[in-house]
Amino acid sequence: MKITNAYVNITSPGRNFVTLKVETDEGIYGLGDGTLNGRELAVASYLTEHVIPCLLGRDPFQTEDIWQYLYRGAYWRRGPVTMAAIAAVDVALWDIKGKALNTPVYNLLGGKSREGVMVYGHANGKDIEQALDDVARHTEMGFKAVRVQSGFAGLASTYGVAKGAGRYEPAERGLPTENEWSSELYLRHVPKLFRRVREAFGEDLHLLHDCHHRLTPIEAGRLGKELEPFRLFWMEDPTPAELQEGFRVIREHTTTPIAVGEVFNSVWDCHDLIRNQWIDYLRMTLVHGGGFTHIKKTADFAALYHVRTGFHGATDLSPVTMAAALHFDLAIHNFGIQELMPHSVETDAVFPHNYTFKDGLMHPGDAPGLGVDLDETLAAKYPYQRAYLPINRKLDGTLTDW
Ligand code: KDG
Ligand code: MG
Repeated sequence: MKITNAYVNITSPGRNFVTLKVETDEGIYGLGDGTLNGRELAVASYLTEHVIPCLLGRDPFQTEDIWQYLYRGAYWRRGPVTMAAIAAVDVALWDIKGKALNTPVYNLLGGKSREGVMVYGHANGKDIEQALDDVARHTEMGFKAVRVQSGFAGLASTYGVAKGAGRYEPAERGLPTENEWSSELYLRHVPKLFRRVREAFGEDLHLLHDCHHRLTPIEAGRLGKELEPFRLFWMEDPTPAELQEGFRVIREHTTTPIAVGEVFNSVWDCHDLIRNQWIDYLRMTLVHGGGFTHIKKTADFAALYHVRTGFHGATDLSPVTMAAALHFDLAIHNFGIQELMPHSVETDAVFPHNYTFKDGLMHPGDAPGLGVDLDETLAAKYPYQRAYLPINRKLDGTLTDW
């Protein structure tokens, strides 16, 4: 089998998505997601100008060799743009392999290790009462695990909380908006939120919380300690992770499990975090972590240190990544949990898919390959629109992490 053609599709059914379609001489094609929120066109150009010409004529079964060719052969390694582009190719090739062999991709990754994939949903509200209502809504839908975020007095708005009545969507069209932030107010608020959630929902519901890179290590250690009575499933991205040793400080102060890595793109971003056992869950997922070929190696390395996966699954990752992640989650031994932030109706229509949700678990379906497609006619109705995540300033105006 030979790769005969490949091209990039960019569509914006509510959010921007970059999809690579790889075609072969046997009429089988594969899809890969290359979406990098706020930097979408950089990946599209990287693929079109620098990657696709190198793919033509290659055997799509040679995923390892093609991965190494794109990684080592570029001379410039790692980084979100490069790794998202490599991921788009890698995932598309695994889709082709599955279709050619007439089997779902999970069978190529070890086969089923479980009957379904536990997912967590996002409950949020402007204040604690609204957040409690949203947790109740999620339990009624069958979720066994819920991330809980709420607004608090002193800030007009915060990440993780819908602005109006609709769904929470962090990226906004146009240039970046500005949010304000106070760690002091936040640290006072979060233990109160989780006390109420535990009191209202009892012991069985898994509770998660995202600090979204905003605390210093010692602040995170304090928050983790204060949250221990409420037995969180995890506390996510407590501090920015460029300084991996920062997590030693957190670990020394709390037994609250730590998840990190939705912005990572290589095993080298988490090598120290894993081998020192400073974290419990790794969030780097397929699209930003180089596809199946690199994520499998990273997850196997993490397994040696009791670190489980907890893949990023926000709406800026397309249904192609969601499908790919579910195949991976179903197959590997050290799966922990999968994030689910449902896509809009428009996005689901552009990417028809076989994955399903029932009783808090998802399943990728048993169609050959990934079981996800791209309706290019519909996609063309939603042209790219510039969109960014907000930026964040402390109350005195200092720019800080969002
Ligand atoms: O693009 C940014 C979002 O993916 C991010 O804000 C979502 O932190 C997030 C999460 O945990 O889903
Ligand atoms: Mg997060």
